Amino acid sequence: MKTKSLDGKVVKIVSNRYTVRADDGKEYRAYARGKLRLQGDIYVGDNVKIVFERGDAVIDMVKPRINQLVRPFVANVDSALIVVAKEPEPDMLLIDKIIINCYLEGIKPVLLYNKADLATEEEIETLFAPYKEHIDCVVLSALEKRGLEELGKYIEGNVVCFAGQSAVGKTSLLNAILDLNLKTDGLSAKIKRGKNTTRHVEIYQAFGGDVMDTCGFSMLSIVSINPEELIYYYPDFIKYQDDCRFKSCTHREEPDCAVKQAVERGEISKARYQRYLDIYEEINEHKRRLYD
Ligand SMILES: Nc1nc2c(ncn2[C@@H]2O[C@H](COP(=O)(O)OP(=O)(O)O)[C@@H](O)[C@H]2O)c(=O)[nH]1
Ligand SMILES: [Mg+2]
Ligand SMILES: [Zn+2]
Repeated sequence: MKTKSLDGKVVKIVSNRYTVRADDGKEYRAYARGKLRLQGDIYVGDNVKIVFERGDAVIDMVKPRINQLVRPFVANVDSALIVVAKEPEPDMLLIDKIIINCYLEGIKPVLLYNKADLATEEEIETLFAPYKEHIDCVVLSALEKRGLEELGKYIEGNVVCFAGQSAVGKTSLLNAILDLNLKTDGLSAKIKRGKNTTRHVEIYQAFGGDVMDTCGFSMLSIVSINPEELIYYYPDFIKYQDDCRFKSCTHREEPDCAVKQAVERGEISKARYQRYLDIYEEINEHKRRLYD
C-alpha cells in the first residue's frame, strides 16, 4: 500500500511538534521520526517530506540543507537582513561576524538601519560608509513605516532571516511588513507577541517570500576557518590585495601591505580594519586552544 507523502518546509517548531507548510498549501503539525531527532536537529527552514500514519503527519526525511546558521538555528536562507539601529548602540564587531558567517554559508547579507526616526542622516551615513560599496544598505523606520517597500524587494522570492542584536526592532519591522501585506493582499496576520518569544523562530509569508523572525544573534564566534582565510570574507580588502608585497599577506605585520596603506589613506575604515585584526586574533586563539 502506498502511503500519501508530501513535500514541505518547516515553518515553526514548538518542543517536539513541527509545523510544516506542505506543497498542497496546507499546514500540518507533524512529529518527527525518532531517528531524525537522533541524527541531529530539524531546523526551521528545513525542506522535509511528510507521510501520514494513523492520521498523524510525520516528518520522514529532511532534505540536504543549502546552508544553516546557528544561534538561532535556521536552514536554507537566501539572505540575512542584518538590523542595526540608533539604539541599542550598534555592536559592529558582532555585525562584522554575522557578515563573515553569511559569506561562509553563501547567504547574501543586507544591512538595515532601523529607527531612522531617532537618527540623523549623518549618523546613518557614517555607519553605512565602510559597507555600502559591497553590501546593500537600507534605511528604515518600523515606527514611521519608512523604507518597507524597498525592504520588500529583498524578500520577494527569497527566504530571508532577520539578524542583529536584541531590541533593534526586528519583530517591529516584520510586523510593519505583515501589516502592509495585510492591507495590500489580505494574506498575512500580525505576529502575536508572546512572552516566550526569545528562543523562538518562525517563518512568515510576505512580499512573495518567506521571512524568519529570530531572537537575534547575541554572540558569535567564527571557528570554521583558519585565520589566514579570513581575508577572503572582506570584499572591501580584496581589491587592494594584489598590491601587497606578499601573495599570502594577511594585512597585519607584513611590510608593503596595500590594505594597511588603504587604511592609512582612509579608503578602508580604520575601525573596521581594527575589528578584522580582533577577529583574526580570536580565530587564532581558538585554534591555539584546540591544538595545544
Ligand atoms: N523609535 C523607534 N522605535 C522602534 C522602531 N522599531 C522598533 N522600535 C522599538 O524598539 C523596541 C524593540 O523592538 P523589537 O521589535 O522588539 O526588537 P527585536 O528584539 O529586534 O525584535 C520596541 O520598544 C519597539 O517599539 C523604530 O523604527 N523607531
Ligand atoms: Mg524580536
Ligand atoms: Zn596586505
